[in-house]
Amino acid sequence: MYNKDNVFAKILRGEIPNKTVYSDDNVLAFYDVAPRAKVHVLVIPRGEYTDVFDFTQNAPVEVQTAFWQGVRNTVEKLGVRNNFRLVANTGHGAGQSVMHFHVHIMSDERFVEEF
Ligand code: DGP
Repeated sequence: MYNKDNVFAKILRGEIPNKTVYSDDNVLAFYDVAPRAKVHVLVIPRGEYTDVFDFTQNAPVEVQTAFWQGVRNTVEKLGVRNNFRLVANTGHGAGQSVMHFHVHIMSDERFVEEF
């Protein structure tokens, strides 16, 4: 069950500041407050979904498509197209601390290779 008091909901409402990397009608991407890589950015949908399965089961397909396009736009803006990890911690056992679906983009080098 989604709780509107979670910290990412507050960020989306503008109640907590963030360092935005990318933003559009469907997603917000911002730097993680406690980075664990040289580049550590979170991407969240603007809709209310608790985790990856809530999102993939309940978000309209066009919302899901727009989310992944937002992830791609963020990766390209960061310049890490060929060197990043994408992580979705799911459940408290895996360390999911914010129950608003999010993916972590983590990269230790900025390296873009044309191919
Ligand atoms: P997870 O453990 O997967 O739920 O990741 C949640 C991440 O959110 C964690 O790496 C720290 C980050 N975080 C928590 N509160 C804030 C905040 O207020 N601002 C920002 N930018 N990041 C936050």
